[in-house]
Amino acid sequence: MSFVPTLDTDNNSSKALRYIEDVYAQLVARNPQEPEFHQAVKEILASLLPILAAEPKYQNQAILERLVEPERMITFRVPWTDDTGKIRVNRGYRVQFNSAIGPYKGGLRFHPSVNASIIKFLGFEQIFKNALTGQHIGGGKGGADFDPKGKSEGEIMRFAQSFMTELQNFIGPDQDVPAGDIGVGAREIGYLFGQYKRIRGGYPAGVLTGKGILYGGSQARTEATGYGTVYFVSEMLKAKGLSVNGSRVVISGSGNVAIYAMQKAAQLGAKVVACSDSAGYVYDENGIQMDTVRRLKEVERKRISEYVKEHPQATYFPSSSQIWTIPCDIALPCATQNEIDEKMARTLIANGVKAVGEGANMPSTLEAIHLFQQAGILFAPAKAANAGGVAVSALEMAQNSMRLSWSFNEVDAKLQEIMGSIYRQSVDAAQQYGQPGNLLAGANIAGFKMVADAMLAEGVV
Ligand code: NDP
Ligand code: 2IT
Repeated sequence: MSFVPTLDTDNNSSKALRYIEDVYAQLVARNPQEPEFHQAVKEILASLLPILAAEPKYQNQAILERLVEPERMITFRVPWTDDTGKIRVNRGYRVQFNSAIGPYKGGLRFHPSVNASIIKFLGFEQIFKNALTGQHIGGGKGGADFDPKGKSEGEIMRFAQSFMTELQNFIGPDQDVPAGDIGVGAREIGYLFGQYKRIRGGYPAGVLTGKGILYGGSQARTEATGYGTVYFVSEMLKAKGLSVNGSRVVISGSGNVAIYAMQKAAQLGAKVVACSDSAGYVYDENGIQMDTVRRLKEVERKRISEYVKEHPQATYFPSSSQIWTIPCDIALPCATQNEIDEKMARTLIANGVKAVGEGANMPSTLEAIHLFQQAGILFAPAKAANAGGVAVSALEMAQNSMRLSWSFNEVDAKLQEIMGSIYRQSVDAAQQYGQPGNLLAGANIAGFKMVADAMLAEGVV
């Protein structure tokens, strides 16, 4: 994972390499102290050398310089009153990164670690992911450094209402359409939608996705990211004559993405032996009971450690990062960024992992990805593998515009088709630009090409 050119004798290649290095150096200088944003940009840039060398128009039109600069970055105060009457203040964010192919689209994250770097890395990734879905959606992301843990229902609602009171100035069904991410699920989307509707009037269903089915949500949106990740991994395995069926799977996290990845993997005949939350992981050789996890996390909002009280054969370990020491055929990181570092990647490889599918955004460090690629491990990169969630969000927008609702099976069939198409686009672009089998390079190049060509068509804006 470096900027080393593949054809260093080629003049266009050396020019493209210098271009990439200059853009990256400027980015770091202009955005100091944003390591996650630097990492996300570096990962993309490292893949783009062949296409930039082949197509000098992108450099001539300053496409990279424009891509790495958000169209708009909004930060705002979110004051709210806690249950004791104390006034609290959080910081809200929305980055409207790129609207070349459609209205800004991307989730909202409520987590104490949220800052400008996290929001910009997520927004930047979203641009290319959204392009790969084949839907007309641009890239955006938002959130707040609010910690939902330990907050009452009333506090969550008041926070969400205050957050939306400011955010509503900047979003709309044709302008910018937020959804969920870490700490923002169906409950929070409900409160956010209620407040938007109250302020703006009418019934602007398409302003948010991930809504409840009763008020304009799409069937299968809840399941879409986790299911989509497993569909993508299945395609990747199938091409090598392998299958999810009969495999041993480890899935980090126990939130929205992890739960439905667990369900789909089990439906396809895998045994999921471990999952986690930020405090630790559970190991169940009989296979993790997804219904227990779902009830504990979605309904009771408890810690994953509670799982072993109901399943005494399982064991709890109070260190979430150690989940990757469990031997498995397929590893699905579905919790958060940089959860697989170099050391954990080495451990997974030594234990015989065959495939890694990124359900979370940027869960593997650049060093970990490099190790997986060197070891010939099948690697499904986040912006391709977890695109099912935002793809079904776009289908939710389409249903809202048409004022009709598709059945679960209809949406699920479209999701499978989209994940298959993202897989093929990634394979084809990797092949075309001289990196056969490298799905990371393929996904990055295919996503980049669509957005960059739309930017060229729209002129210098
Ligand atoms: P949830 O809030 O539903 O679940 C997050 C899970 O990850 C929880 O189990 C949480 O544990 C764990 N987690 C969060 N932060 C950390 C951390 N710093 N260290 C260890 N574990 C952590 O979020 P989602 O399932 O929606 O999101 C998971 C990942 O998937 C994120 O990277 C998100 O960006 C990505 N994603 C989500 C999509 C969606 O549609 N929701 C779509 C595409 C990607 P705890 O409860 O202890 O905090
Ligand atoms: O990272 C992601 O793609 C999401 N959190 C989902 C975004 C969306 O708009 O559905």
